[in-house]
Amino acid sequence: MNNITLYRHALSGHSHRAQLLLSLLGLDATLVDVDLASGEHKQAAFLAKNRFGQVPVLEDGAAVIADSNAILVYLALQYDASRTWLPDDPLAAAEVQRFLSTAAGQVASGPAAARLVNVFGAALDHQRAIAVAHNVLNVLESHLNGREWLVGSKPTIADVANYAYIAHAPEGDVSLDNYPHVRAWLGRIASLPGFVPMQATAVGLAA
Ligand SMILES: N[C@@H](CCC(=O)N[C@@H](CS)C(=O)NCC(=O)O)C(=O)O
Repeated sequence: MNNITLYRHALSGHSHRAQLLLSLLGLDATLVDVDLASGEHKQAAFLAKNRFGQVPVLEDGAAVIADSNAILVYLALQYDASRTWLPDDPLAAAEVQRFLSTAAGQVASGPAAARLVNVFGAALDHQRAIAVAHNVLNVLESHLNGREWLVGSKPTIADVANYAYIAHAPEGDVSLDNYPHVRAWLGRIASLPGFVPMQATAVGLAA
């Protein structure tokens, strides 16, 4: 019996990717909402779990794992004996890491940042975030032309890491209309057994 707790926020794409992999792996977890609006994530109790004061954080028994992509790596290595979600093969593992970096880099500063402006009123340069978003979407559109998944022939944590902020890009005024291969890829992820969506927001047109 697992004893897994995910500290998260319902509108956080970083949190959603952890929740999504838990669900895809069929793992039971207790979801604990962290009240970002009141600053709960900057209080001592939460900082003891993650010094950076950010969601998500995963607890699995005595193990405490902060950072969404770190959580994906942990869950894949700990619970996916088939090594499908994080392949052993050095080249495939490197490709997965490349797209985890994309999620933490261009996707975070592009579609995620643009959505932060609309959904949370973040004081970020919205036009710059929209431009970064279309740049990474163009790259992904050509990468996904002729491919079903970001890496190899099966879904991996690379797909999980990039899903939420791209699916919800329209909430940041980033249209997906010009990216049919990206939209088809989002649809494939949403069709996986165990898929759970992230909550859409009032400004959203999310897929
Ligand atoms: N690198 C971190 C980023 C997490 C992150 O940006 N979390 C946001 C919510 S989506 C957060 O907690 N923001 C509050 C803050 O930074 O003060 C991860 O991948 O988990």
